[in-house]
Amino acid sequence: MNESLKQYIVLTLFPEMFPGPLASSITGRALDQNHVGIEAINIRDFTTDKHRVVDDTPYGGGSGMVMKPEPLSAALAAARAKLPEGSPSILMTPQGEPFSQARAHELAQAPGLLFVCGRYEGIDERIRQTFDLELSVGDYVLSGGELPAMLMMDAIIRLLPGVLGNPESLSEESFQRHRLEYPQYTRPAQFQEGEVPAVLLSGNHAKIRRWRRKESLRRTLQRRPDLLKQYPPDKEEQELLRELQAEEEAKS
Ligand code: 9D3
Repeated sequence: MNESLKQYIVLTLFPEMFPGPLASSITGRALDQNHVGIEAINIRDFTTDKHRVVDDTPYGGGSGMVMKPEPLSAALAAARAKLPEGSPSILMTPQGEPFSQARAHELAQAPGLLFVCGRYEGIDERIRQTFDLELSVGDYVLSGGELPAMLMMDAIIRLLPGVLGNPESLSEESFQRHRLEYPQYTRPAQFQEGEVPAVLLSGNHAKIRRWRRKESLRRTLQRRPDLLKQYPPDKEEQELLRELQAEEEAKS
């Protein structure tokens, strides 16, 4: 019996989409080793009418369909009854809070998770109000919440104790936090006119560390200046920033 087994349930109209890509790679091993179990439940199985209808037209008129409250409510009750106490329910919606690494760490602590994937224009407001959390994966339009649920499970499962072969990668993630990664090289030292920066072959680990920090900063400044605003540079980074600025001035 695995003490740390997590139980994740997904309510969806397309249960055949799961586990999908989660059956491969790191998450696939986590599933095989019972660090986590994923169960997809079809919301349509909780309809009681002959045609198994899960949606209806919106009150007040307008285009599109809304997910009916009754099947969803019954599916939610069935899922909650299977999950351990303290398992948050999460609605996948473009109106949700943007998913983040901080949220992944928080959700990795829960004994279970209940993901609900909408299709159509949305779900009845009276059901929406019963969720602990509403999450989005970003400002673009997808066809449903299934891929977002898989994406979130991927980010969460790799954080579970024992899932990553080398937990050093996790502490490195938190060490170099909020900065883009520095360039990586492997053999050969010369490849198609391109050579590996000499400092990386020098064996001087203090210099290598500083070079990597500087290149991380260069990339972050170029591609994600918002990260520098949100997480201001420490003393060493301030010095590295002055060096980068001097490089720019030397160029012009
Ligand atoms: C084009 C229809 N939209 C305006 C009425 C509403 C809409 C409803 C449902 C748009 C997309 C969806 C399906 N998407 C999700 O359920 C979803 C999602 C997304 O589309 N983008 C980012 N994160 C998420 S989480 C769930």
